[in-house]
Amino acid sequence: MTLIDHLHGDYLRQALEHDVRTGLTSTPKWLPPKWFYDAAGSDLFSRITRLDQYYPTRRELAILRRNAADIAARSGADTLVELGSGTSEKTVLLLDALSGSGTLRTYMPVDVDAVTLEAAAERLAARYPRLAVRPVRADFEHHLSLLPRTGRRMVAFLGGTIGNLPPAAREVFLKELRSTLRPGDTLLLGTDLVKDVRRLVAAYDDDHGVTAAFNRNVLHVINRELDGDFEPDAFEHVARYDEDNDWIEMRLRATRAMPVRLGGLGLSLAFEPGEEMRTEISAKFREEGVRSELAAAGFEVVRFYTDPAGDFGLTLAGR
Ligand code: AVJ
Repeated sequence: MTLIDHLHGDYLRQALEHDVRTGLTSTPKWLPPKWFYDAAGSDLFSRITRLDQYYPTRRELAILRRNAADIAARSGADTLVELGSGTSEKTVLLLDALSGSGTLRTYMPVDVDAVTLEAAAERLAARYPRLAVRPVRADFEHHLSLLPRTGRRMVAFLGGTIGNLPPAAREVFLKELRSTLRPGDTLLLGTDLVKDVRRLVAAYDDDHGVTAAFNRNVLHVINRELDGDFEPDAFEHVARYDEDNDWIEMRLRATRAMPVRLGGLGLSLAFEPGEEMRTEISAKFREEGVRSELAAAGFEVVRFYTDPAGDFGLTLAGR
């Protein structure tokens, strides 16, 4: 399958170098979550989605199972563009519903990891022989304007991944996304919702240590790509809920003083004992907040769907 690749050549390398240099020379140190997702990290994330304590995937699936036909009918889309598509597990529900309403022609999964993207694209092309599957390797934060604009599109951004962006970046992202849409196009946006803090923290600090391994994987990625000597096992996984900002914060905490050398960047740094580095925020929303952020970006909310427990939100919006 041919992959449209916007992360070719030096792009990925330069973005990684830039992000790692910026984050690790800041105080406090931080890293952006997109670098979790090499093949091993994508695999660990798939395992997370099957953990009892990680409820978002199951809740979003339940919402889709119940409402996919309604979403398909309201969107009338012939092209499904999925940002951060990963394994495309939930996508089948949307594709079934869209083909059921007779409109579907094209599926365009967009992801940073080529291995996961190609596997998902092959699987869906085999399952839907009449569907044109057009995988695009791209960074949804930077390449929205490069995505093909043909057809009546529904852009799905599922899983709550928009919560990886802090509020100011969300505003920029949503405005830019809207500017790439045409009349009749729609956005389907998944957002994890504010709930009991213990459940939120448990979802990001599971008993099997899968999330901890996922978190440490970013250090393996940096070691491999930037000739680093991080000792991932010398870092503890930390998950905290920040009630002022309504977001989960994942961190890696140095268990002792540690010098780190990144040969690929010509950079040496040091961690103090107990020093914490932020590796991800995962924002949690309220229905009013989702509606007002979408309205501020110029979208018109068509419907807000949730599960019976009110754990997760899925919003269909028009441009
Ligand atoms: C893929 C960004 C939606 O924030 O819940 C899961 C990533 N991090 N466990 C999330 C994640 C730790 C996930 N998203």
